[in-house]
Amino acid sequence: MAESKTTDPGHSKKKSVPRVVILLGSSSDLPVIEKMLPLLDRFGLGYLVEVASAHRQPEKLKRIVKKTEKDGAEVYVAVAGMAAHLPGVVASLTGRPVIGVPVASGPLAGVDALLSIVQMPPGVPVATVAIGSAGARNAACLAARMLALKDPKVEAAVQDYRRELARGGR
Ligand code: AIR
Repeated sequence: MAESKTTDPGHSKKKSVPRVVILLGSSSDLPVIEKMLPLLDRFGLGYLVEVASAHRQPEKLKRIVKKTEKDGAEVYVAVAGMAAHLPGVVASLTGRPVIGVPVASGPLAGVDALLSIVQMPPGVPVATVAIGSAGARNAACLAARMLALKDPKVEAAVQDYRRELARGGR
């Protein structure tokens, strides 16, 4: 589990503690994070990707969160569609920051997931980003901005990215 830089759930290429843990409600959500992963690479942030549905695999989800938290994961990104309770459940299991990405996987085009994720009760925050791929990319940017507070290398990478955007990059 304490490994990073994987796009295949459960598969690892590089041994190191992942700073960002990305949890997906289903393998069908994988296309949403496609453009997020190169951004995390650019920011120099190791990550782990796992599929663990809050509804279908609650015990697996709990095991992953507890293990990665113990290993030193710093930010969780939870990606889910429909009745997307995954980010909220992750936020209930860890005190680390949780970013929720709603996915447009059901007939309500992601508004169902957006409202499920954003309306957390007081005391259990989930930083909710836009629906779909744009949200996933912003989850990477937001995680980097959080970690940049205490990591000059990440801060430099964030500023470099911002300069690229200012030059018209996207
Ligand atoms: N989902 C899976 N378990 C709980 C939820 N909310 C979500 C997944 C996916 C959608 O249901 O995040 O976006 C459909 O999943 P599947 O596996 O049927 O394709």
